[in-house]
Amino acid sequence: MASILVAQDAGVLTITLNRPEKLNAFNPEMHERLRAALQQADDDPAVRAVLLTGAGRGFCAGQDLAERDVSGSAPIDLSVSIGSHYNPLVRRLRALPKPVVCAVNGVAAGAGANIALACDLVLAARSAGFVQAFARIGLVPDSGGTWFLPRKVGMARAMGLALLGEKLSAEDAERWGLIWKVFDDKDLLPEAKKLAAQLAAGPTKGYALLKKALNASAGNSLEAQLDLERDLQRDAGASEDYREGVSAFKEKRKPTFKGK
Ligand code: LHQ
Repeated sequence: MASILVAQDAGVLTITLNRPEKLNAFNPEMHERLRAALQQADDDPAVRAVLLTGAGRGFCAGQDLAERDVSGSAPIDLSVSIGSHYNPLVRRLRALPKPVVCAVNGVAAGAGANIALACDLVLAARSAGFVQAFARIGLVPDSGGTWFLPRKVGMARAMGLALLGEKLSAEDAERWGLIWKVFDDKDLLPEAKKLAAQLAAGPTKGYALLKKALNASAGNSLEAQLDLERDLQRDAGASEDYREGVSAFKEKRKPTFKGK
């Protein structure tokens, strides 16, 4: 059984983490396949949005702990795995010039939670939850967790989530501003598909530029951000979709964006 399922339909590349018996925990093979799927999303101009979700009752339980050998006495170096798999994955999700919708269908724990948070629009099933499981096993939140959490929910809540490793319900995650929206379990995938299809029919180039602007904001002064907006708007204004958007507005019709 493939650990990652990939399906392309009407501009949306749906990527499903598929190790349900392990709550879709990551092993190196799954990382490789996910990397290839995201490369496909980046390379193929027909793909204009990505939908990431999980098979079965979980979204992703982070690193597969069953595959970790902790029996020896030599120090264990986790930086290799972080450097070769998790960090490139988070960087890729953030830099992908297409919107990434994440449908958190069940529990998201450890790196699984933070990979969800690295996506652009995070939706969750009402029964789902987010667990910063790291401290429970003596680790530091990784996959961007220490960067995303304080920015999304503030330092007090970030510290509580990281230190206590308690499950945050999907409803609280929405209330805290950690994610975009919660749906009843049966509605999650249809709603996520609808949203991804909407984004796939949007001004893809403009989306790529706005992603870049928002993601850069955390490290920029207002001065620098204003300059960045000016430069990115130059590129957005030169797109075919901008012409189409304004023409459609004037002609009182719906725009037909080509993503160029
Ligand atoms: C699992 C896992 C799992 C294997 C559930 N592995 N089997 C980066 C770089 C290098 C190294 C280290 O880490 C990292 C980043 C990380 O992600 S560290 C954090 C790793 N993840 C965790 O610590 C989470 C561990 N899992 C849990 O705490 C719970 O399973 C959660 C809260 C996710 C779900 O709890 P339940 O709903 O009660 O399910 P369960 O615990 O019964 O799990 C169901 C099955 O899935 C079970 O297998 P079994 O054969 O007994 O049915 C678990 O063993 C398996 N599973 N997580 N990470």
